[in-house]
Amino acid sequence: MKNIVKSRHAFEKAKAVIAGGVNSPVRAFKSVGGTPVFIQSGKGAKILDIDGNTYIDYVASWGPLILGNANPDVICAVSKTMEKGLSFGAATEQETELAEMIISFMPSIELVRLVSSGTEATMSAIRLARAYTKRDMIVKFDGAYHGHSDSFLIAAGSGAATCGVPDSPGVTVSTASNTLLANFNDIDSVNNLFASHKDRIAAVIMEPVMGNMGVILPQKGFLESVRQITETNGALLIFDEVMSGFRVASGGVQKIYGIKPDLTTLGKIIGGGLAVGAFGGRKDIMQMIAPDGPVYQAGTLSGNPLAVAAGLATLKIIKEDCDFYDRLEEKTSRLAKGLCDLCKEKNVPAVVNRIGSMLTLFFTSKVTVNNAHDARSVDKKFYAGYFHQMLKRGIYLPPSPFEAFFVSSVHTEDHINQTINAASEAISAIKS
Ligand code: KE4
Repeated sequence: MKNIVKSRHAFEKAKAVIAGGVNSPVRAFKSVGGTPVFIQSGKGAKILDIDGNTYIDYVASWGPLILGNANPDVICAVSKTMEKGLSFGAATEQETELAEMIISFMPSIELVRLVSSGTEATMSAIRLARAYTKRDMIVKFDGAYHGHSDSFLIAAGSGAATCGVPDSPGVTVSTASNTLLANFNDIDSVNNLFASHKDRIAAVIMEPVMGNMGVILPQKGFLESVRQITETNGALLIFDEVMSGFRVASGGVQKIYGIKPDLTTLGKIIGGGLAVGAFGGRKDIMQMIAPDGPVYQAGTLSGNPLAVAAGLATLKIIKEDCDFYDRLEEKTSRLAKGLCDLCKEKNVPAVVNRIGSMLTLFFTSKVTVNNAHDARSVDKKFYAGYFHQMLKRGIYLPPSPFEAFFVSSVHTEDHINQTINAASEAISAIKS
């Protein structure tokens, strides 16, 4: 067992002054139990906790760190920028440069607005969609996460009721009534909602590849069908690529599947570890955003110089490295295969879903995991045991079975081999 005495004390101290002892719930390890480790530093593929334990990091700050921790070029860009000041609340040329860079990778984005989080991006995107279509309802998919604004914290309504119900106290029933729930990879569930609410649906917002129930891929034709249904019904299609953007490919899922959404939301990697989100898309829609248009959206630190410097440095490295994604693909597919093979060898029922350098190992007896219902069949207890067995072997995985984990450009073949070996030992330890 790793010594985590200092983390234990730090957590007690944090809980005295921070709600739940953490600034984002998943960090509290509630899904897997035990004490959350407090991190003191990161470098490359590794992080160091305050008790001096090192881990191969697969959380990557929940996706942003595709170049690993403390990439020297990103650090240098931020350091140079901070010497000139931290924030002005005024326009800077670097924001234009980052916007141009994003647009160069994602042609569906003609105009973009930078914000400070994925939540701000998705919240603003649905406000804009409602204004553009003059409709109130949105469709999201069961299990998808688009940040914590009220319209998204919605659970499926009972049976016949297609309207959502609040999935968190504080979300009002009236807000929930404007969010409809469909099922991923079930195009009839989308059709049925449009049949019942045809002219009232402003947009369908979706993670085109789900990452927040674990990784779940669209089945053949699904994204195309959603695109066609939204077009036919005068609703907008919003791809929430906060996680998948620049993760699965330089142009995101929309590049891989050749689908052109009306709006896209981004975050994580475009900030390189600092606070950047973005929403953008068709010019005729984005022109409605203040100050040119009537749809209000604002932010004190939107386009913040430091965050923009980190994001720009990250995207420049990706842009200049022509086989960046090929190398990630090779490493991550090896890891996925290694995990798959060892679960078979040890007779542990499991499914590995992967796209690019994001993957999830579902401990489930299901043959495939194609939607949230399938994902919920996982053996949570087994995952919790696996998580802690891996942690004590120096592998830092997401502290929840319903998350993606990420491989960065600085994970080496040796890191991959160490991880597969640790997983083999971890599973044997649980089964013994
Ligand atoms: P933020 O507000 O956390 O920057 O982004 C919200 C968001 C929006 N859309 C997608 C597809 C996302 O994955 C996220 C945030 N992802 C989670 C990880 N599953 C953030 C981790 C956390 O909540 O601490």
